[in-house]
This record gives sequence, C-alpha cells and structure tokens, in this order.
Amino acid sequence: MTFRVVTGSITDLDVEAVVNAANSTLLGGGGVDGAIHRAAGPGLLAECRTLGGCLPGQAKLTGGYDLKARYVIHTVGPVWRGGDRGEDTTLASCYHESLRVVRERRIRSVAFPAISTGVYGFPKPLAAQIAVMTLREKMWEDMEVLLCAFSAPDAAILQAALDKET
Ligand code: AR6
Repeated sequence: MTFRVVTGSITDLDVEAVVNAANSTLLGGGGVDGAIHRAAGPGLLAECRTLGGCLPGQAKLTGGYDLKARYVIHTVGPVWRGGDRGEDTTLASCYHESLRVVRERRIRSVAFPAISTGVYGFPKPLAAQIAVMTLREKMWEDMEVLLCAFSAPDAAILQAALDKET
C-alpha cells in the first residue's frame, strides 16, 4: 500500500484513475476541472453530458480519453460557508465515495486533488486532515493513493497532515 504526496498537475500523472474536483453540473469549469477537461479532450465532456450531474459528496466515473489515466472519477466538494453547514462531512464523503468507485472497478492506483480548497474556499489544513483520515481508514492492500498538490506550499500542508496522522 502506497500513500504519498506528489506535486504538479494531476493531468500528468501515470495512474489508473484521477479524481476531478467538479461542480454539480459535471460540465466543466476552472481549476483542476478545467485542466482535466483540456487534457482529456472533448470526449470527456460528451460523456459527462450523459451523467445528469452529481450531488455534493457523491462521485461518478467516466473514461479518461486523452489522459494517461484510464478513468476520471468526478466528485463535487462542498462550498465552504464557515464550517457549520456540514462541509467536513460532505468533503469526507467525496473521498469515501470516490474510493467506493475505485473498489468497484478494481482500480489499483488513484490520484486525488485537494478537493474544495480552490474556488470552493475550504481551509487547506482542515481539508488535508479530512482527506488523510478518510482515505487511511478506507484504503486496502495493494493500492496506490496519491495526494496531488498543485504547489510546493500545498504539498507541505498535505505532507504535514500525512505525517501527523501516521
Ligand atoms: N492539478 C492538481 N491540482 C490542481 C490543478 C491541477 N492541474 N489545478 C488546480 N489545482 P479547484 P474546488 C488545485 O478550484 O475548490 C471548478 O471551476 C488547486 O490549487 O480546482 O473543488 C469546478 O468546476 C486547489 O488546491 O476546485 C467547480 O466549479 C485544488 O486543486 C469548482 O472549481 C482544488 O481547486 C470546484 O472548486
């Protein structure tokens, strides 16, 4: 079992599945969602149009098209509204439900971005703690889980959460 932090764009990773921090339309957007759609090409949007959107905390699978990854798991994080609207539970559900898809498809390696910590405004240290705790609880043997940070400071936050929860 591998659980580690990597730095860079999730679109460059050689893993079986990448997780997308999408919005409930699943029809693309900015941030990591925009990067994944650009790198995957128009086939991804065409498949996403057939899915009928996705609720916050849920996850849906598509192909990876022009990505190295064979699959994209689209999940919708919570918008941060101060922390008393169940944001932590919804964020944990994103990781949990994504891992459920991973298990169903017998996917061996998966990379997660820091869901909700960009446009959706979730505080990064808390988000990192929730990601690490939820994933560690649900992971199983023989799988590789990567936490993908888009910058060195973000990687440090994720690494601190990983070290703390070990
Ligand atoms: N690879 C890895 N991480 C990235 C990349 C990348 N290429 N680009 C950005 N990040 P965000 P959210 C990091 O805003 O907060 C979209 O418009 C970024 O630094 O992408 O869940 C959707 O359509 C941050 O740490 O997602 C939704 O409308 C993290 O990814 C909305 O944004 C998440 O930032 C979702 O907001």
